[in-house]
Amino acid sequence: MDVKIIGQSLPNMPWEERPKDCKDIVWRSKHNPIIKRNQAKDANSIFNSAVVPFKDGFAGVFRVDDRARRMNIRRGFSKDGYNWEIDDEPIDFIQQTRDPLVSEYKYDPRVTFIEDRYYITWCNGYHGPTIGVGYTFDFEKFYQIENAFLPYNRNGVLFPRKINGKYAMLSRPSDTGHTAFGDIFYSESPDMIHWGCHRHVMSAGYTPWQSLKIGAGPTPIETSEGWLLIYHGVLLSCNGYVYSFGAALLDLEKPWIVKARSKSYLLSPQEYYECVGDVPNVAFPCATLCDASTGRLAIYYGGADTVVNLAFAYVQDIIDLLKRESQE
Ligand code: BMA
Repeated sequence: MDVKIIGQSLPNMPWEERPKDCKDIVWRSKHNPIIKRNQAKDANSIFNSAVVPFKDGFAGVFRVDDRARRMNIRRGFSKDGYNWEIDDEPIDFIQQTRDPLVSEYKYDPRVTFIEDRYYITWCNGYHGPTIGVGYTFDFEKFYQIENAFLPYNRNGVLFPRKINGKYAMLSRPSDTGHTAFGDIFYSESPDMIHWGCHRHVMSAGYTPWQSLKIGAGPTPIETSEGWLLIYHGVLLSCNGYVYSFGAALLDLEKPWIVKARSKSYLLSPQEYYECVGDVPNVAFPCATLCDASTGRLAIYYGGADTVVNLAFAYVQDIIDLLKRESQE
């Protein structure tokens, strides 16, 4: 392996070898969907969810839309990364905001361990969608702090360490609806409350699968070649939006500089559980688990706004592809 991954060894992460007849860089779990739509109490659907290593297993924050179709996030635990116990109720955040902060809804969580705690970012309903922020030390008590941005914004994704002494976040300014545009921006903060020095990272376009809008997916992975960012891209077909995902390499110290970017998607909705559900044709990644010693990567992605799926890859293969495509 020439790419060095800066991160922990995770020998117990979920892993399935690439099937012999498969030449794809990213391949799907044989057990998909690993989380079914009604696997938690009163759930209409469970999708676009985030997991992290925790104690001798894994913990996660799950998007569970209930049978009233209210969007909220719940906690879950797993020993093996496949079988999840998800709470009956949404996370009850202890507010650490200046005064009580209304949260009309919560969806599409990401979880990022930084220094001493697990930060959670999500799309928070506050007079329209914006980026909500909270944290937990132990997955028992959860604290909510101020929203990172003004409405409207989605896909707020933290970097796993401070960069140049500041917390760093990618986000995607949007509108109140099903936004028909969207580029990825970078922002930094001294205290996780006040965000500024906003920089443009990359725009929709480039190649057709990502022509309408793009948004950061899982927490970026630090490697010797740069930050590996997996991101979703949307194409507008005569049948509506199609969500696929690809990857980019961002400069380590100036992550708004894109060193390489997917021309081809890594995974697009093709299997039944990605094409059929509450919103057809959606593959939406929100988390990865990565073993720094082997370069194995497990990608958790929502399917058709209904279920949670797993796919696998080697970090090295993704970076090789990015480099190859940037020379074409
Ligand atoms: C986006 C978000 C995602 C969802 C996608 C497709 O705007 O709502 O949660 O997966 O649309 O419906």
